[in-house]
Amino acid sequence: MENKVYVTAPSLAPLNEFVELLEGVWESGILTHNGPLVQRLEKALSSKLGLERLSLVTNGTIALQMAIKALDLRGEIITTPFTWIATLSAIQWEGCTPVFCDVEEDTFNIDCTKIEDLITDKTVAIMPVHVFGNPCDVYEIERIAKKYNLKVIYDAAHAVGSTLNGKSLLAFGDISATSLHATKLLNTGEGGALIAASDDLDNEISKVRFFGHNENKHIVRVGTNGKMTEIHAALGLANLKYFDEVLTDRKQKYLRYQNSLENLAGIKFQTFDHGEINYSYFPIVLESESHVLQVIDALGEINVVPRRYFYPSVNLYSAIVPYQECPVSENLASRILCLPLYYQLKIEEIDRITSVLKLTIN
Ligand code: T4K
Repeated sequence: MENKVYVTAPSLAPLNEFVELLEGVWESGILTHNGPLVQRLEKALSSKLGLERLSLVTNGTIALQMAIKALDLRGEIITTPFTWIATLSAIQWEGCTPVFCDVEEDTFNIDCTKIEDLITDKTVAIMPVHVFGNPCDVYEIERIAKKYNLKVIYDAAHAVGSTLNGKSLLAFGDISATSLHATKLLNTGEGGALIAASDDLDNEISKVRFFGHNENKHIVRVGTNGKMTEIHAALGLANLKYFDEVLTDRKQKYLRYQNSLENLAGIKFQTFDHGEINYSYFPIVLESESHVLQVIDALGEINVVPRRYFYPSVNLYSAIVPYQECPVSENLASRILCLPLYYQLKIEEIDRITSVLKLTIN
């Protein structure tokens, strides 16, 4: 392998198909403010995933912040420590207090049996993550939320293409917030989307996205600038055409890794209790952190760069959040490694990576 193989690479439509869409943008001179391509992508993506009330925004982090803002939440939000920093920072940026609920060792998702013990009179919401596209136990989370009158916002950054009981995973929760970042299965370069459970909430999201304006451009609430540009929507439209192909390819490559590594003592895979995942990442859990470091070194020798998603467990970011103990997440984060998985990755590269793993771990 001469060039480096990174953990991922964007799935991109042929350039001419993107350029064709850009020609229309150049002609119209409409670059942003909920333009025709943004509206077209909202419709096309909603129809592809069987969703209603989907709003495109600038990125997945602002989508999470906007969800909190649209629901007017103030207080404690129960969330997972096994996630990307954006989940935590969105809660803090919106002036709420994160309360960490530890995760399940096998699914990597929030441990629903531990949520109720963390609920106080200040709790206003639960914000779980469908980690690596793996559906949380959404029905149990809904039961708890109803019982205590809490809102549910899913950090569904990884979940485009995952389904549960035949429905898109983005259909669950009061609001589901996803990412369309370059590293995601479907990308608009930078981008994200919110899916609302009601028309009222969808209206709030529209206002929050556009400075707090209503349809008449009167300021009716506090908002932000969360608008997606026409350029990003054009990339999304071009890429959406190839989404099914990308999904199928991911699954094949995921299974190639798994079949090759499944008999190795010392490696565990994420387990899926609910629904059908999108195979967006290929995480492995090793016996110890020193095994992880050994594997990173060995793969480095053949120019392969895996990533420690998610390391460290975000409850350990002492510069921004007081420590709350989450032993399962802390331990998992120290032993996890995501191997390269993307559309352009060659099967021979997967085979070389698994050969190195077999030599290093055994
Ligand atoms: N919630 C969760 C659970 C998330 O995982 C994320 C984001 C969010 C919320 C927030 O969504 P966004 O605001 O990002 O829409 C990456 C992504 O930047 C981030 O979107 C993602 N999660 C996170 C898990 O991974 P980095 O710092 O690892 O990215 P970077 O630049 O190291 O890229 C990883 C690899 O991808 C590189 O080694 C090469 C390749 N790459 C990357 C970019 C940006 C490309 O080939 N082309 C590119 O343009 O964060």
